[in-house]
Amino acid sequence: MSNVVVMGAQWGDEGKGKIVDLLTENADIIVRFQGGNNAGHTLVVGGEQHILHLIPSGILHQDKTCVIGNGVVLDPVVFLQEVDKLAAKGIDVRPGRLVVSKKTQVIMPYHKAIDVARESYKSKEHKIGTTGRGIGPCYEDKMARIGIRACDFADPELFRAKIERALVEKNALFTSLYGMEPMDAEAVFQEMKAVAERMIPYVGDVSNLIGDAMDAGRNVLFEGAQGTHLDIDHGTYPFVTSSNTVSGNAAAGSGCAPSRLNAIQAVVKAYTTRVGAGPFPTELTDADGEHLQSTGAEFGATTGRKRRCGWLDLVVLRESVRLNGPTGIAMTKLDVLGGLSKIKLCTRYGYKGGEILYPPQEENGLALVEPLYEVLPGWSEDISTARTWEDLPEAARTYVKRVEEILGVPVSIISVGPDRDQTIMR
Ligand code: 2SA
Ligand code: GDP
Ligand code: MG
Repeated sequence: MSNVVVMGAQWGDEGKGKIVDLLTENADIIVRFQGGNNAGHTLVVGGEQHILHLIPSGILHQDKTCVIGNGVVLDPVVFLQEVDKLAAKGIDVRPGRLVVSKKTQVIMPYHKAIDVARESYKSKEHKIGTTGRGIGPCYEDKMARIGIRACDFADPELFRAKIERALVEKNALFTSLYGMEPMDAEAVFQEMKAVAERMIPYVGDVSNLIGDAMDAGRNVLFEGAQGTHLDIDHGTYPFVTSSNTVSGNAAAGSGCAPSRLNAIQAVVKAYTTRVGAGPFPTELTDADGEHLQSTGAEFGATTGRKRRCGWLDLVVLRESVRLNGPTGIAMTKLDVLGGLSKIKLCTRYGYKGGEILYPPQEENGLALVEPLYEVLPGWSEDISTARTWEDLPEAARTYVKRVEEILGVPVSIISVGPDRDQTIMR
């Protein structure tokens, strides 16, 4: 019996969706516990691509239960669109198979409006490059204790009253600072009423569902979104998302005791990418960076933005190991490194006249470091058809072993292509 957390160790888009889909075979329940539809998790099965933003990546396995925990911020319009899209592909997305916690916070139209207005109002150096999905403003309302929760869908009077209350401050912001029209509470309520009614059958007690399943010996798989260095506390603040992305939040974000988590699978892309603003020490703007971006097809799975690319950063990953306690690493996109004559690994930083092994913690400290590299030989073979460790060229094995050695964590899964089958289990 094993309850496993899958989380991103870098700045997101490590390939968590693929790994969750793969591990779902041994799970009964798959849980999203933070973030919202800022996430874009891509699964490819038998050549067909599916991109999920809210619904857990276990949904393609017909006999599993997929749940959304209290730590998520849920846009009900996007959730229902995703449900309809999957249903049209013949996937069972009926209530019961898909459960949203009563305690999940709801993204409202005014959250999206604030997200977009705030970004455009900021000066260039302060823009975060958010996805514009209303994530930050929704978490703000949660912390301000004026958030709307999924349980409120079943109480139209409360739902309407909460919209009215939330809009008092927001309308002041819209009109006085952003030069926008105020939002009318009744109009927002009417816009959301039918959506709320359709949501009611999906809403349930997720903490209890997970607890009962674990008591009955079932396996639960927790699906992280974004990555460790986008964590609101531990990431490159302020260039972060608004939730805790580290493994520890799998418990709090789903209503499960931390003592019930058995394994942590960190997903590490074989190089580094970042989408949005913020420091990125190993970023490449040369031909090698272009190789990673184009061969890796590095575009945002939600916004379509081009992802910034660079060498693997083991300083950032050393910190991820400390923060998440991974029991194993899934290394993805190793195939993308094929064709480079030399591959660089950042093992430490030069900083303020010395050398450091962990990222500095003061604001924007990461923008001041100099990445220091080890250089390893590349390989020219196409490894996308490799299915065993022995199928990999010597240089690829050396690369994986060096990462294992420095991080002190076994690389237990290697991904050599987007498809579920393009995987090596060690
Ligand atoms: P937000 O919208 O408030 O969470 O944005 C804050 C920062 O977090 C980054 N962020 C992401 N980074 C990587 N991948 C994400 N998901 C999408 C994907 C991104 C996309 O799968 O490609 O399509 O652009 C994600 N979500 C949030 C974001 O870029 C900001 O830097
Ligand atoms: P996530 O947010 O962590 O789930 O990752 P995304 O889906 O945003 O981005 C990962 C991208 O890489 C997707 O397009 C995947 O289909 C693709 N991918 C995953 N694993 C591999 C791999 O091993 N090789 C290649 N070439 N692509 C991969
Ligand atoms: Mg993604």
